[in-house]
Amino acid sequence: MFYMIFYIHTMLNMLKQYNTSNIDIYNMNSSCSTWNPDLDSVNNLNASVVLWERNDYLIDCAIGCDRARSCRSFFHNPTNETCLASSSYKRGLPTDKAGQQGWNYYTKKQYCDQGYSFNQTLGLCYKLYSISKDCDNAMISCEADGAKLLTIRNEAEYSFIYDVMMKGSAPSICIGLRAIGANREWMSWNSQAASYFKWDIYQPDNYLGKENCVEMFAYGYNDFDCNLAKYFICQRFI
Ligand SMILES: [Ca+2]
Repeated sequence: MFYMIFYIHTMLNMLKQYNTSNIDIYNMNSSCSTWNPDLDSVNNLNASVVLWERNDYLIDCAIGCDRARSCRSFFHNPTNETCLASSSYKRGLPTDKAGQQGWNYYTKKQYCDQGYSFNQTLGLCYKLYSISKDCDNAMISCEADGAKLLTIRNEAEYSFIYDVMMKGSAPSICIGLRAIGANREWMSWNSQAASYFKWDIYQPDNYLGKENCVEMFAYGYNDFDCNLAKYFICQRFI
């Protein structure tokens, strides 16, 4: 027993030192049972993002992930010293392990830094720019960061971004949607049709026939003239 405690103590100390560089640690035991079911589809890992599963001590698991460029987070279960490396920041365990206890979750910092913030629950890496640009130039600024203009996928993200705007004194932001084609289908920057909207009442109205961009403001979404300048939020995809 003593040796086990000594061993755990040593491992934790090693990881603490390691943690000062590239690894963030979260304990997910408390949050698993309260996971928001609305986010399951967003946060459950699928096989394509699991890089490897093997028996590793925590420190080896951390080092292995840190050295692998494609690894962005990992899960470690100390009860059986199992390491599960992931190419995503998503926190949900793979389906075959979803009910298991004892897993801790760790992320690499380096993919969401340089002024970007990370919302662990939403898996959202974002940065509010409190300068006004039209949406095209806002996207150029985001891309210079290796990011894109923010798109919002669900109500939880909308609520969170609303808080970010309020705290950042941003009256409105340009978001990464645009009206495409005669039917004015709302597409995101990757040419995917958007599925989540939060239109303000009477919007979108395409006022004067030239409102192809979307802003988010205090009352939801409004289509507006793409030439107008707004604050914006960039999102790194992780
Ligand atoms: Ca409008």
